[in-house]
Amino acid sequence: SPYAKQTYSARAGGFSNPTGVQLLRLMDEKKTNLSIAADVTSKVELLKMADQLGPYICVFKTHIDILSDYDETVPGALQALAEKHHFLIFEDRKFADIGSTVKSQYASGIYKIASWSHITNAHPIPGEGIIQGLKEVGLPLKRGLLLLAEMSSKGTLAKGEYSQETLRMAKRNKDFVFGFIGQRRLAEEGAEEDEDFLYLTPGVSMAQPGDSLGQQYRSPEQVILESKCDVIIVGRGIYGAADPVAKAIEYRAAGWNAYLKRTQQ
Ligand code: 5IU
Repeated sequence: SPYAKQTYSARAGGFSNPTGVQLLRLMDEKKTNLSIAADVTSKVELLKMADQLGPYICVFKTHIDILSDYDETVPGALQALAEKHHFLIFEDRKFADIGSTVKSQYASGIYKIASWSHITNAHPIPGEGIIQGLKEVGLPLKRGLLLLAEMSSKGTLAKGEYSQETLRMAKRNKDFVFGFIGQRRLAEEGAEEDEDFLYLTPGVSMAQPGDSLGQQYRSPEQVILESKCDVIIVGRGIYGAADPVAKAIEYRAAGWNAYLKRTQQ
């Protein structure tokens, strides 16, 4: 793909979703393709992580429903830190229901995800209605959606033709869908021209091969250089370390150097 050799900001012109454009630009401005997976269960820890690691990341990925002490001050506090440190918030909600239901899940309930999270994601398993439903809520708010094209976990069913069909669904919804959660840049078999999307990739560690529950890790170089993905998502490799800030700086450098190598090749 020609896009893998271009800079993030040079690619922004090919995106119609405003969140996708914003993300590409801020990555080059901040010189980071690192996202932190902030899987902690207390709001104090969550906000501390966003404040301490904010300067080094492009995306702060949350699982808001694992907080044991969630209250309605959390979204506002996260948004303030996103502005302070210039990162985007990504609630990793993994919607998976029919369009009508996900609309309510995205807009309503306790969390009101659409009101504060720049990015969210969805499984393509229900078919295109899931994108339509989320779009009706998210597009007026200038939000962006990622589709789950592949997963990092052992035995995932998201592969092959499933991933190919996910790519085709994204191509039909470029106003809202600006990329994928995936393990490699996808190319549509038989398609004449390649279209650009952002690829955000979890399952990244420089220390571990995996965990005891099926997680499989690869290095920043494998993800960015070999698989031509764009953002490394790191959780326990950073927040599980004795010095998370020092680790974030290491991962940021590894991800960024791989990107520089890729674009200068
Ligand atoms: N996550 C994955 N793999 C996937 C998808 C999401 O690990 O394929 I889609 C999430 C789960 C967790 C984070 O929030 O990314 C990875 O955390 P660790 O770096 O701690 O394994």
